[in-house]
Amino acid sequence: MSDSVSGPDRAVEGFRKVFGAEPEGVWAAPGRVNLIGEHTDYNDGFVMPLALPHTCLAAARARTDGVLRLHSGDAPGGVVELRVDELAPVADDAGGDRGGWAAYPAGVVWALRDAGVLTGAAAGGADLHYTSTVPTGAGLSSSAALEVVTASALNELYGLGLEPLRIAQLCQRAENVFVGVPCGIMDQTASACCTDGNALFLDTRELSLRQVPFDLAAEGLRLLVVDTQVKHELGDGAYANRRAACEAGARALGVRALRDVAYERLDAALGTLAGDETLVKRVRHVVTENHRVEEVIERLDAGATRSIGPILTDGHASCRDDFEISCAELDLVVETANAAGALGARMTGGGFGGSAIVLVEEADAESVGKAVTEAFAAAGYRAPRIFPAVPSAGARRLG
Ligand code: GAF
Repeated sequence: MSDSVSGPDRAVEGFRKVFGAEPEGVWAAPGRVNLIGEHTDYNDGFVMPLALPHTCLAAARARTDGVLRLHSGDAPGGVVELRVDELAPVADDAGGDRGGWAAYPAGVVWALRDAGVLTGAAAGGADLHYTSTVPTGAGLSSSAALEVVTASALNELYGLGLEPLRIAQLCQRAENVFVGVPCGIMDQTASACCTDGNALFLDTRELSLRQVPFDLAAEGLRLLVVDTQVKHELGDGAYANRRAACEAGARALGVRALRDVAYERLDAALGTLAGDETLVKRVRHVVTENHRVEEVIERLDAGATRSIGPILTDGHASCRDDFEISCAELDLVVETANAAGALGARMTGGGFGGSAIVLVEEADAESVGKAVTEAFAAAGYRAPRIFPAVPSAGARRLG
């Protein structure tokens, strides 16, 4: 994995080598961490991600013959060539591979055409070469970055005039329908809409956004990302299972979505579900997690950043015990970091592996990171990758 400074040049060079021509431009879309609000997005709830400096780059050029040629500098295999007018989602029961990594960008072209945004037999044809610094399988939204960078490139190549939020919606639809992963809208929105220096407060029902200043360096704080190197996959059924449980919970409670269960009425709601212990736990996670997002927002607005630490740790306990999406490695990060003096820590993203975040005083960042690395070695786990989460810009054109 190489740094993002030389990234645009590398993307252009890669494009020239693969396609033997000059690209019309280079676009970037970032990965993200989620500060708080896990598995709330498909419950119409609240989330608070921030974009990472790690990006997926696309060097791209439009074509006039309706052919889509996709190439990744990071994935094995050569150019994937498709006809835009033949793109169609694979039926749910068809089984098998939906096209590997190329299904994500192909799905975006399909979604743009299906929504009538790209019209005409050949519209959407393009050559695209990708190179990414977003770790894959680490719960840091490498897939969303790939989708959003594709949509951003096509948006300009075809003069579509799409706003970032609309790009996020179309990319989510690509992932839901074409790739077949029932994700919410957080990751695509983070990648499309985040801004430098801010966390993004998103109400996923209203689709209202607020940029919340999150200048940790100015406060002498640091947010560490700890990639456990335990690969996580959203498409393996456990994510869909959690989503189905939430929908069952909402039906049982007679609400449109779990967002509509007020925190103050949680006990009564859980009483209604008594007897189904799994549903009780899933509902309790979502309702308390939405409340935690609101608490974090209040504290950030009040300038009390340090005080969000225990809320992050509570969020982890809820993900671990009620939503049951953590794993031993993520739990070890949280326990070790807190014992070593962190202000708070939690898993981030879909779970079942992937990454955790740790809020620390800048002065403690090194010793806390070292404690986590040593604990992993002592447990016989693969060494974690640790780096700071610097709130960065969303999707943009680089050249
Ligand atoms: C994954 C999904 F893609 C998001 O939509 C969200 O549900 C997240 O898991 C959990 O908060 O990243």
